[in-house]
This record gives sequence, C-alpha cells and structure tokens, in this order.
Amino acid sequence: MEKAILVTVKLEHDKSTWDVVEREHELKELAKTAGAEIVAEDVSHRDMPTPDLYIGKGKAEELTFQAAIKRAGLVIFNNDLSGTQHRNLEKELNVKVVDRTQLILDIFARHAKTLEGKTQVELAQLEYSLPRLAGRGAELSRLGGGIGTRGPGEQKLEVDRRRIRDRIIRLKQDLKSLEFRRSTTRVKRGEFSLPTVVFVGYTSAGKSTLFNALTGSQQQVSSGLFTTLDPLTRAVFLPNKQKVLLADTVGFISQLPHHLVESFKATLEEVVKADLLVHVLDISSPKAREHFDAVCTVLTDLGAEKKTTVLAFNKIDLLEDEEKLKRLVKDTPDSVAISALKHLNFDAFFQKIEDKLSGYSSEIDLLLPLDKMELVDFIYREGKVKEIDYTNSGVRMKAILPVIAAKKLKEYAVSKK
Ligand SMILES: Nc1nc2c(ncn2[C@@H]2O[C@H](COP(=O)(O)OP(=O)(O)OP(=O)(O)O)[C@@H](O)[C@H]2O)c(=O)[nH]1
Ligand SMILES: [Mg+2]
Repeated sequence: MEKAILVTVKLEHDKSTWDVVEREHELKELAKTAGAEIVAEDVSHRDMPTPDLYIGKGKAEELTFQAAIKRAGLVIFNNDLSGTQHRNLEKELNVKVVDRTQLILDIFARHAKTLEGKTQVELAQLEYSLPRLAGRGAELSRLGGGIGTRGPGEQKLEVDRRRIRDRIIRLKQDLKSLEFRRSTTRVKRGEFSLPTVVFVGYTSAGKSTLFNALTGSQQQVSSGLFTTLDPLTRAVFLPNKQKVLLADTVGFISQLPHHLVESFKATLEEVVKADLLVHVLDISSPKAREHFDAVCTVLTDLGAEKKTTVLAFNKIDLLEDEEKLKRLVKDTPDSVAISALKHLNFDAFFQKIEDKLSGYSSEIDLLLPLDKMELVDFIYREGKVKEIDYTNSGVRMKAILPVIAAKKLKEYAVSKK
C-alpha cells in the first residue's frame, strides 16, 4: 500500500453544487480503490489557483512537512493540475503527485479486461498526458510504477509527443473497428431489432449485481469503485415473453474526467441509443441524493437526460424504515424498490420494465408458406414463440416479436375475424 495525503482545494468561484465534504469523501473512496493508504487529509480554500503550484507557497511547505513526518510517498490532488503545476509540485513536495483524473485513469487501467476497454483507457491516458509532457521524460522514468503511472500506456508515456500523437490516431482507428465488430456481432446474433435496456448509475450502486441476477451472468462485482469497465450485453426474456437486450455499463461519478468520457464515447453510446434506461441507485447510502444528482449530470452531458428511465432504488435489504421507503417510491414517478443481492421485488421491477417497453413488441399470428422456412428461424431468434403448428398450407405461428421485426412479416399475418 502506498501512503498518501489527500488534498482538496475549494475555489471561491467554483459554482459546483458538489460541496467540499462530498468531494473529499469521493476522493477518499477513489484513493482506497486505487490501493492507497490515506495517512492525512487536507482541505483548504483559495480564491484562485496559482499558476505555478496551484496552492500557495505556505501550504506547499506545510504539505512537504506533513509528507515527511507521515512518510507519505504520494500526494493526491482533488483538483486537476496543469503540467507546470504538476511538475513544480513534485519538485517542491519531493513526492509523487497525482491529480483526480490520473487517479481515476489508474483505477480504470487496472480494471480494463477486454481489448476495447484497454484501448479506451490507453487513449484516455495518452490524451491526458500529451499536453503535460513537456520536459518530463527523465522524471517519468525516475518515478517508476505505482498509482498514477500504471496501465496499458505505462511504458509508452516515455516516447516522444509525435509518437504519442500517432498512437492516439491508431487507437482511435482501433476503437472504430472494434465498435463496428460489436455492432456486426449483434446483427449476426439477430439482436438488431430488440429493444435495449441499459443500466446506469453511480459506481457501486449495484448495476452488475442486478445484471447478473437477471441474466445469470458472471459480471464482476465488488465493493470498490469502477469495477465494471467493459460493458456487457445479454439477451433475456421478460416474464411476458418479450425478448430484450440488457446492458451493464461503467459506473458514473461526479465530474467524470472529460478525457474519459471522450474515450469511452463508443461504450457510452449504448446509453444514448438505449430504448430504456434503468437508473440504479444505492438508496441505503447516506449520499444517495448526491449520487443521483451526479448521475443526472453525466446523463445530461451525454445528451441522454430525456430518455425514458426507470429509477431502481437498490439495496433495500439494508434499510430499516420501510414506511419511509414506501413513501419515497410513491412520491417518485417510475420508481421501484429492489434488492439486487437478495432478489427482492423483482416482480415489480419487471412489471415496470414491461410497462415501459410495451410499445416495442407486438403479438403476431402468422401463416408462413412452406418455402419460407427461414422465417421460422428468424422468429425463434428475434422473439418468443407461443404456439407453432405445422399444417399442409404452411406453418402457423403465434409469437411475440419486436415491432420492427413484426412489421417485416406483415404480409403473412392471419387476419383476425
Ligand atoms: N446489501 C446489498 N448489497 C448490494 C446489493 N446490490 C449490490 N450490492 C453490493 O454492492 C457492491 C457493488 O455492487 P456492483 O454490482 O459491483 O456495483 P456496480 O454498480 O456494478 O459498480 P461499478 O461497476 O463500479 O459501477 C457489491 O459489494 C455488491 O455485493 C443489494 O441489493 N444489497
Ligand atoms: Mg459494475
């Protein structure tokens, strides 16, 4: 474990509603997830950051002293630093300095498993470091490993700007083709017309737990932050036999670093394209309100704030006041209370999802000519067959199909009398 000091500077002109205590709390969680042992926390106020050190000279001396007596090898800033500030601070404090974005990138780097996830993280790391690179090479190699320098891009940070720029272009191309591959896989699996339900929420809200419970998948779950980096999609049947695609996504946090959002655009696109969002909220957390607001802000940044959304209050197994919860659900439109872990109230959850998606599927009654047998396969793939009957005049099928797929088969519909 690396011993670290956390530094939060509250700027006077900062209009963010996220108050300083919240930021401090969030940074602490991030630092722990990255594997740091927090030996001191420092919160201060300033009118403006100084261009050379961000903090004042006096504060810098104080931190140098603190770091020495607490034997901290790392100072984590809650604010984003410029290249100059970063370099000067490392010289001044004589320890490694990491800012909030680097910390988050570090956690992401450790959690990326798929090629796409790794590529996205490397891209974000390079884009973040490029403008901060001037005159660094030597220092970087001195710093060695540890928090803030890990990741797929670790070795590559030392190559010159030009090669980094080339690499960025290359990574962007790779991401495009990976994205293309993902969409073609979906078409191949016959999932292109299925409505998609995407889970969003603050990190650690329980999205992956819920995803696993509903799909029988083994998506990794943990109490740390940003466990899920690689989005996973699975087709499942709702109790009404409608087939839908469920997608788990990366967790949100207040002020997600800009570079990260850029690099993860393709992944986050799932959110924008979703037919329905399920906002999973850990209602047992004392920070639930702040988490909710942070997620709404990210959704707005993505342009997904107007999407049809079901709000799932999760972890109700940890709540004591049942009456309060009942009132909350009653007063919040389109909400449902569940426990992803204990599988509580899934019936009500499904009911909500079905209600919201009712426009996306329709029941069909078809008579398929015998020379159109491939359509039988199509219907099995795309929907749920309720009845099938092989007759002399063709195959009679009753099924639930996505509206788009049903439309294609209109000519075979058996007219109801
Ligand atoms: N008690 C309780 N714990 C839960 C529940 N749902 C999830 N958890 C726990 O909360 C922690 C985080 O769960 P995850 O499913 O990994 O959360 P996530 O939203 O996928 O997190 P990220 O992938 O980091 O965004 C784990 O320790 C889960 O076991 C629940 O209903 N009740
Ligand atoms: Mg997850």
